[in-house]
Amino acid sequence: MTELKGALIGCGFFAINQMHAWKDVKGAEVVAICDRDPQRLKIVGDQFGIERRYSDAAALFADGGFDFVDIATTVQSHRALVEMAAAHKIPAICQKPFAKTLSDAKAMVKACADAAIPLMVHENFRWQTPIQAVKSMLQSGVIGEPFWGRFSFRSGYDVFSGQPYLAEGERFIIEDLAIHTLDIARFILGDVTTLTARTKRVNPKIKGEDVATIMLDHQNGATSIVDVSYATKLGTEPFPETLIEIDGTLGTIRLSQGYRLEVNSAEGTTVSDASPKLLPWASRPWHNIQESVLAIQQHWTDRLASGGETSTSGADNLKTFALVEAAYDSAAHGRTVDIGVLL
Ligand code: NAD
Ligand code: 89Y
Repeated sequence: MTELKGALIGCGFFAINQMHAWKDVKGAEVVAICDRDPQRLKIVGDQFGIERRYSDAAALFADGGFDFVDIATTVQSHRALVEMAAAHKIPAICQKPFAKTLSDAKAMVKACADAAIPLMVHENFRWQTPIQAVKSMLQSGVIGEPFWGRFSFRSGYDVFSGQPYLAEGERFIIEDLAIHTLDIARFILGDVTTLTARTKRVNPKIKGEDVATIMLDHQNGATSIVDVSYATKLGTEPFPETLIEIDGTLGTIRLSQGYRLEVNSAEGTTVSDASPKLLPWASRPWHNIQESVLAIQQHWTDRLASGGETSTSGADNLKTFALVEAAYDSAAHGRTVDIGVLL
């Protein structure tokens, strides 16, 4: 198999997972890294044995010698870096949140379309083993047509110690976490027509909202609730599990804490274990997310080699990103937002 060569920009907290996953991906390897922080560049370069190191993305692109770029920086730099990739005609992966605003996101998708390069948003949650299991079960038809769903992420886990910037932004849980939950809702129940949201800030030490309750109307007529919280203290901490309930015309699916998958249908009740694998470099409780990082990077590599569009392409992600913008708008003005108008 031809080995595709990648360059990774942004050697921070989460990039460690991406670098581990690139070591495991079949058909691709990282040959150069870039970070404007010399300490992070050294830590990641030494840990993963990467000789080509850059403090400036422009210099990295000017030197070239890679087939794609993996942008693992925080959102502030995403537009400039994606547009740099487009200018050099280098296929790009970009971390979530894809952009600061929907208009930036549209401009980034257009820049890559105009340059005829593939663009994928690193929207990995739909690649988690339990989420894929729910999707497969629904697609099997065993519960009939879905008419209602709930996608729930409620936790008291301290995400601020690893990602201190999350405490500092005017926006928090919708932009950072519900972005994944909304994407899962789209992945499972299809695209959304209208959205209504309410938010709260419970933790006085952070700037943004840490609780959100969002109601979605899906194009297929189903209604769903996306509820997220980082202010929920439970006996057994569920981080980072997304819990799912789907009601269909012939039965129900329940993904509950501990990756327990229960399906009720005319055939009776089945219970299975939808736990993710614990990869050799992974650690609990992050292993669910870590496994999905490997899955999405393998998907990118396979599609780049074969020429097909990725599941979370830039164009697809605009439909998830629009839900994020709509949720903030709805919560701020107390109104229901028409998603079609945004796209
Ligand atoms: P971080 O701040 O720890 O790391 C970002 C790194 O990028 C830093 O080392 C910084 O110096 C570098 N950087 C920033 N701008 C740069 C530029 N223009 N050129 C070169 N280097 C630059 O952040 P993080 O916690 O690793 O998060 C990175 C992104 O990953 C965020 O967008 C975050 O939302 C996302 N994330 C995704 C998941 C997931 O499951 N998909 C999980 C956690 C974080
Ligand atoms: O940044 C977030 C993400 O994408 O997944 C979990 C997280 O690390 C904290 O909310």
